[in-house]
Amino acid sequence: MKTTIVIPTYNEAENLRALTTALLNLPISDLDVLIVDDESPDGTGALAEELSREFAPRVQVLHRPAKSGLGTAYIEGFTLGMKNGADYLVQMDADFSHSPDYLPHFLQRIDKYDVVVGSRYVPGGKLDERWSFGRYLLSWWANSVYVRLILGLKVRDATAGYKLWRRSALEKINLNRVRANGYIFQVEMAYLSEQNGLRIFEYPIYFEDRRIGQSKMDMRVKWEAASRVWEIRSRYGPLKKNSSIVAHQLETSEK
Ligand SMILES: Nc1nc2c(ncn2[C@@H]2O[C@H](COP(=O)(O)OP(=O)(O)OP(=O)(O)O)[C@@H](O)[C@H]2O)c(=O)[nH]1
Ligand SMILES: [Mg+2]
Repeated sequence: MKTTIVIPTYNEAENLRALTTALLNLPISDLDVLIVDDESPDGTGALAEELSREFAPRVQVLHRPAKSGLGTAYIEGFTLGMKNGADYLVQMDADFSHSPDYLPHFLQRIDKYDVVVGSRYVPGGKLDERWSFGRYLLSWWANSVYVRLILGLKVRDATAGYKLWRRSALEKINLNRVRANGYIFQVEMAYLSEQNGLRIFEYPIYFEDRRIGQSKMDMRVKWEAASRVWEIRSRYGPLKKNSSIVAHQLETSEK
């Protein structure tokens, strides 16, 4: 079974080599990495090229001419990965907020589920302890209350960005109809997962803040994402009851 990890990058030169080698050293057979870089000014694209030569054929790069958003980066990456024969597709950030060490645990669950979600809001999941209580509360409210109430989602972490997909799950969702691009992409994908009755497993993860590199998240981005939740609702309507199977792992994570 072939697993392709799609990593969108924008100015991640300081993280990309360490992340790529950590992923390639995981005890997972037939695993490759697809970097989707948007002409990062810090030279991430050139570094990605260097990695693709060094680790050929296990690292591939998709260069896009300008910063075009996380959502379309994933859609293009998933599409290319599927075209190249991936059975499983992974989405993760380049900044080590999503620890590669969880991936073998995700893969252990995928035979019974369509998507495994790295979740901060199931028992055992955790946010960076450097967060203030106010910041934690806002994030918890946005993910576990606001989005769930408006859309009727069952999943606890509606904006999770670390996921393992079965190829057939992405085919069922039909990526061509996904419109959201920025951070709200995660919410639209969570919605479409439930709407299509995918079997979802939320695996608890510890989400660490980016160690190096610059944050692209600010208040404007957050407000925009919040308003776009309503757009998803008006486009598709709230989810009907019993629209999906969500399993939450209640034991604490092994990590
Ligand atoms: N290709 C591409 N990648 C992007 C774009 N925007 C963000 N990314 C990448 O998407 C991932 C998530 O973005 P982050 O900036 O880490 O977002 P975040 O985790 O919400 O915020 P911080 O970690 O605080 O910066 C990272 O790997 C980014 O480099 C984009 O427009 N294009
Ligand atoms: Mg990040």
